[in-house]
Amino acid sequence: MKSGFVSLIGRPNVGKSTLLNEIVGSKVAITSPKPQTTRNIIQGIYNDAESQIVFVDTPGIHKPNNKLGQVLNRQAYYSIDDVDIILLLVDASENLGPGDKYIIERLKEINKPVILILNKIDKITHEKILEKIVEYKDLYDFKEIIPVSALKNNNIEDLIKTIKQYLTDEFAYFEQNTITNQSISFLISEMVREKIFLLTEEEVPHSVTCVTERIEKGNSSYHIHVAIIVDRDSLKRIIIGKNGSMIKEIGMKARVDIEKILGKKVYLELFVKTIKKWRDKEKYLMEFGYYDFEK
Ligand SMILES: Nc1nc2c(ncn2[C@@H]2O[C@H](COP(=O)(O)OP(=O)(O)OP(=O)(O)O)[C@@H](O)[C@H]2O)c(=O)[nH]1
Ligand SMILES: [Mg+2]
Repeated sequence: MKSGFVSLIGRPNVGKSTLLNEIVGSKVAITSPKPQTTRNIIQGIYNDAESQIVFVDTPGIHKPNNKLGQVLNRQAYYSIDDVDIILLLVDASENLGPGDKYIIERLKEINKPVILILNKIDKITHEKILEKIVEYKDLYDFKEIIPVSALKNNNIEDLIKTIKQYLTDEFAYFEQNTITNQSISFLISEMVREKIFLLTEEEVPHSVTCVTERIEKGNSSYHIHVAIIVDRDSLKRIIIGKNGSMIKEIGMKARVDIEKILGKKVYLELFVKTIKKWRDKEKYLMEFGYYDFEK
């Protein structure tokens, strides 16, 4: 048995969470076309007969322009300290920009094997992939450079095979069938948050927190209550939508994902709560065992 911890880092929106889900074979991290989707450190665990690899998904590293941004960066950097291998993801369909260079500079301060993943190769030609490899290889002493498409599950097996060569521990950290460190309650509220990311305008999803307040288990179904927390009534109106159309759609879409996780029929009840003072919000979150991400 070989095992180890691997951190997934990179700019927002490059596909870290999509890759994690592909590797684990289940949706453990939410994804969206908007940057700054992931807010906390999520472990997804890959298991096979000879190995266990704990992947640590992180919020995208970026130039922060607000408090939430600073916190997200801090979380991403913390994760680097505790892992054996670092996977730096970049979007190969975009030009190498200052954001990627900034992260590469930071990597020079630490002494750990770094594997570069060129993601989203489904969007570019073979020649372009080769060009990208040439462009990146002189910027840092990457142990490997691996082109993949997380979305199309292209070259992921190769990636796993490569990572295995760098694993050094010899015992399983988790039971064989464990795929994530997150609680069911948290996963459920994340599925709701993902739909808000998908369905609402640019700035809305970033100011929303979702909390699973109650899960009632019946014989053949679950009745689940999830609160959507906002800090202004104007946001509440957006989330509810005209005649409740928006919240209904969020609920319908989230329910499909939650039923997949629980394997049973789900009745999902969503409601929006406005909590204006951050102290009150903090108290509320603690009551339900949630961490206040903006602290
Ligand atoms: N075409 C293509 N799109 C991809 C690929 N991987 C991810 N995406 C898309 O890129 C967007 C961002 O994906 P995420 O997995 O949420 O990105 P992330 O790096 O976790 O983003 P943050 O959590 O905000 O840091 C989503 O719309 C994905 O569907 C890929 O290989 N090809
Ligand atoms: Mg993410």
